[in-house]
Amino acid sequence: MKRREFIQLSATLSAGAMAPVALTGCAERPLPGTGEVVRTPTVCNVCFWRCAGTVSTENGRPWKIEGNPDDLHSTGRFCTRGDGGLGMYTDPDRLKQPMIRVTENGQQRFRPATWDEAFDYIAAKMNRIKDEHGEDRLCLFSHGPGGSYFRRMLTAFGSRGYTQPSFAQCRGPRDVGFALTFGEGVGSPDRTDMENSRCIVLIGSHLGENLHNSQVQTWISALRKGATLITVDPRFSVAAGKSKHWLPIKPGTDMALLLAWMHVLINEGLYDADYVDRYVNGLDKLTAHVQQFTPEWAFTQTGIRPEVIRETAREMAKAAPATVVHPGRHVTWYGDDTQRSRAIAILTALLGSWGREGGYLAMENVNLPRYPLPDPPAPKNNWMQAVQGEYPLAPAGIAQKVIDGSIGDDAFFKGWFVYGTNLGYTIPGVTEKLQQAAQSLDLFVVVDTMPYAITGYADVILPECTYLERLDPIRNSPEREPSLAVNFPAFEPKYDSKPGWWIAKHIAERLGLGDWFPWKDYGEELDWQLRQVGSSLDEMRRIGVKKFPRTTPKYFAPNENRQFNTGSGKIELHSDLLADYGHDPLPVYTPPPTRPDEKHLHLNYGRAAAHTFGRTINNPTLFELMPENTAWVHPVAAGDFGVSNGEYVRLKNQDGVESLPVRIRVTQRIRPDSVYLVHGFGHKESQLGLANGRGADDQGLITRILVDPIMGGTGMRGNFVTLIPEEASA
Ligand SMILES: Nc1nc2c(c(=O)[nH]1)N[C@H]1C(S)=C(S)[C@@H](COP(=O)(O)OP(=O)(O)OC[C@H]3O[C@@H](n4cnc5c(=O)[nH]c(N)nc54)[C@H](O)[C@@H]3O)O[C@H]1N2
Ligand SMILES: Nc1nc2c(c(=O)[nH]1)N[C@H]1C(S)=C(S)[C@@H](COP(=O)(O)OP(=O)(O)OC[C@H]3O[C@@H](n4cnc5c(=O)[nH]c(N)nc54)[C@H](O)[C@@H]3O)O[C@H]1N2
Ligand code: SF4
Ligand SMILES: [Mo]
Repeated sequence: MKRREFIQLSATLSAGAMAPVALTGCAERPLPGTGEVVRTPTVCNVCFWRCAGTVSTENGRPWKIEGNPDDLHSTGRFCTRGDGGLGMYTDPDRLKQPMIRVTENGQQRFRPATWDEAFDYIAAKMNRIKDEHGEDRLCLFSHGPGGSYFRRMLTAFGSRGYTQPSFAQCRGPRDVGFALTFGEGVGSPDRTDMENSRCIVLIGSHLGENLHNSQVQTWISALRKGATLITVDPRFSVAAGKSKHWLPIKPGTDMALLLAWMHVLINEGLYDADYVDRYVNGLDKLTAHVQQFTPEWAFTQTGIRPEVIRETAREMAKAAPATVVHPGRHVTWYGDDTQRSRAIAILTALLGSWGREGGYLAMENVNLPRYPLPDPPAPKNNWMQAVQGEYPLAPAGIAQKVIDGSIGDDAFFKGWFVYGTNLGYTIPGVTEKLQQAAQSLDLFVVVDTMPYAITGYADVILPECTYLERLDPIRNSPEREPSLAVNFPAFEPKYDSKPGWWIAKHIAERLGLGDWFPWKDYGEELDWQLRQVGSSLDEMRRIGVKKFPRTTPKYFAPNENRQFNTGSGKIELHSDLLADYGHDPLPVYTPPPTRPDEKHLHLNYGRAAAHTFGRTINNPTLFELMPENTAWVHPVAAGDFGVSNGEYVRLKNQDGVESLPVRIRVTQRIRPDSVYLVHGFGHKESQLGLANGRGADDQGLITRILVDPIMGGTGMRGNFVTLIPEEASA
């Protein structure tokens, strides 16, 4: 028998289900806001921009959430998703009590358990792993601030394994590409100075659909002030609609365009010669390298006319250094992603806009002391070397390599904690490996708020309460002005759910590691930290956000000499480090995979305003705004396949994988050779009352992975689909 059958949670859940809770209860009240209103500072956790705001309850019931005007991440306004955050709290399908996998009469199922039983189970398995394999054989998969407590508990135990999907499935290539060039990364919130830009270049970044709050606000304010917008996107995105130049590039050929832009800047003498002289290394090598990449050559790859390439390069140079070539965020596309990010960084250096107003600024956070904790035990092994040794330039855990390193009897990792990440819908191409890992691991713990698919693999499911019911770590993200924000609970935890800090503390205590959580309530730790910088938990409860003066300049001073954190101390156009590791020291162009035949279209995907990945699809408020995704196809392609607007089809990829039925949206906004889906839909778990069976899942259709040879990123864009009309459900 399998060690872990995948279990659908529905039967167990309906047994303990509670009646659905009214969303806001507005209908029952004559006038909202006339009852007893209590306001609580919050930090939105619907995505990881972490905007600060206020939750208002009326007579103890949820009423509304709004932004905190003192907060630079939100400037007093939440995005659509943040406004819908209360739906996370009211969702009747939430996880309600701890559960433990049991086998009865040869059948595996989850049985409701007490927290004590869950902790005893976990501690016993962890100690067994320690005795049999060593204390360093556990790994944490984490997305969200609450992962930090589990990381602390595992570090104390002796396990440092740690990975986040925001690295190898998201920002990793740009972090590595920019660090190789400038000696530091872009960070989050991204350090673009868009509010002061006179020219903004978006390469794929679909701002406006990608709704990171203050980023969209600064972008719009620059456009209002007349900044030139150049958008490179095969799809007519919201951003394309606001652009002076929309470059509908052939998918996967951006590197050709970037190299041709460098060619024009260098050959027409449009680059910032003073800046390059002072700060930059490798111009001569780059100059020789880009001679072959003429706009005429780039046209043959990208479909963008040579005169458009020249004109846009000149526009960028005219506005420089107040030109920002946006670094993108989800950049794991075609496998050459670190190199594409390097090309964006190199272009930025030629324009002289790194460290300059309107280009990239230096963000600053608060110098907030860490709470004093015992010294961690020294790592027994180098886990990164053990599971991802072939990517020495990757500074962080590569999720799919950790999964590989958890399969088989001699696997390095023997136990997982999965906090706030739905791995099967997040890392394309891992479903089978996830199943194999589930057969190998000795312990599989899932900490989640919702019964998403990942819970089906767990030995133990630990229900965390939502961000509206708990304290979170202090938000101390780098911003234009340093600030702190604290998330306070606006409600008691529903059901038998608990805050992440409480859960990790109790596991640590079971393991004899209680001195890593040496307080009764996490608020004591936050209060200690806040007092080191002249504030307190009480003050933060009143104000929510506290600003601090900057201590460093935002931009380079005129004629300032600087050392960059690279091998040469300069901005590196040519990277010796890459060469030393056997990679191209200057970015080169690799053509993307081509369509297998006329019947296969590029599979393109992205974001929509109403949702954050898959995590919000079951949120009752946001579901109402967008209950399913559609497959965008061009009228020409719709004609070829004989499908029309609103009709259901299934998408089938080149490896025979089929999606759930999805409605066709016929639109001129997409190229005839592509299909576009909003990511996050197509869940197949019956316990998700709203999300189940709605829309198509891009993730499942992505079976060909283009791995980034430098940092192991999961390139997701080299896949093709055909359309199968779904007569039955039309
Ligand atoms: N509403 C909302 N906002 C979000 C999120 C969310 O879930 N919901 N998630 C946040 C997160 S974590 C991230 S990482 C970001 C992701 O947001 P971005 O970094 O902006 O996302 P990308 O996937 O890079 O960009 C998607 C765009 O790339 C275009 N594209 C596809 N192929 C190509 C190509 O070959 N070349 C070019 N130039 N363009 C191409 C698509 O048509 C689409 O418009 O969004 C963030 N913001
Ligand atoms: N095919 C495809 N794959 C992608 C992307 C894509 O566009 N297409 N985008 C990539 C990008 S950019 C990113 S950043 C990643 C995102 O990857 P993930 O963060 O893994 O995305 P979700 O699928 O939304 O998984 C979120 C999980 O967290 C749980 N959760 C939500 N809130 C809480 C909480 O407060 N506490 C706890 N404990 N759990 C919580 C949810 O219930 C859900 O199970 O996906 C990447 N993968
Ligand atoms: S951008 Fe929107 S969803 Fe993300 S933290 Fe801010 S308000 Fe919340
Ligand atoms: Mo992301």
